[in-house]
Amino acid sequence: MNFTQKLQKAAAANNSLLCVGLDPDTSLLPEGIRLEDFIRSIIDATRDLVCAYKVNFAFFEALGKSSFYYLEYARQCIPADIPAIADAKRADIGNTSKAYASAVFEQLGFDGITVNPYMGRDSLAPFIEYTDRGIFVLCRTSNPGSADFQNLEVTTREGCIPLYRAVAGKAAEWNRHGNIGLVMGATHPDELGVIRRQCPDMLLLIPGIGTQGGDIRMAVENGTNRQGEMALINSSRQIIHASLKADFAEKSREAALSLKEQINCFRGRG
Ligand code: OMP
Repeated sequence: MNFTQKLQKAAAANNSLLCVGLDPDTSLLPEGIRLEDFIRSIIDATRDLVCAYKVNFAFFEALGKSSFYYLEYARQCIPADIPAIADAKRADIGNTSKAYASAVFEQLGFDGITVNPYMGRDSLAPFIEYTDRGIFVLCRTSNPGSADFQNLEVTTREGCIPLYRAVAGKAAEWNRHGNIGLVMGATHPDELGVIRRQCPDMLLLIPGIGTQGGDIRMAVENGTNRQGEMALINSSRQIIHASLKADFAEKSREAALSLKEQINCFRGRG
């Protein structure tokens, strides 16, 4: 089963396009709760509400020498039938990318990864060669500074277009195995619609709702395909740190359920 098939199966089983982001901030853990228990409890509380989990490596790497242990632990807590995406934003010269891909896919066993397209095709090739994994290329990111480069006009065969559209065009061209998706921030709903029209059936990973201010309705309406699918709508802090107290797992479930239902309402599956 390839990444898209696994994702669609999980999305259908849980009737959900919600991707829960595991970005644990250890300063926000409830008193007396170990990180392992926090991660396991959040996953156990939300596993029937999501289409995927996205594990942000930064929060694990910040833990120092035990980071790999916690990454492995988080990966193992994610049920086998739910895609686990490594949010690592990797890519480098070929042999370095090969080592990154091996670490994420073989050592850690993730189903997908986020990658940065700035270094071009050969820097992404070692990831794309894992044809059963999902490769999410940063396209129009959610952060305020994303326009610095991503909106610059560049000259292509299609004429003068913003760089993020050129990235989407290249990603579509490289997508011979059907395993490439794009990261599109929910904070730019118009651009999201532009890319959905440019790439009608590509997978879009959409972060930026909630704390970053992206609108859920626009994310769903502009980000899903004609069938109301092929989008993963990510939320991290709003779910995993919904409560800083002992009821954190229960509150994370409530937040995830509410978000899943809002998303479904806007895709007509409420
Ligand atoms: P919350 O704002 O807490 O929901 O977290 C958003 C998550 O999505 C973080 O893990 C970010 O690193 C990630 N993200 C963005 O926020 N914006 C982007 O444009 C791309 C990503 C990403 O690649 O996941």
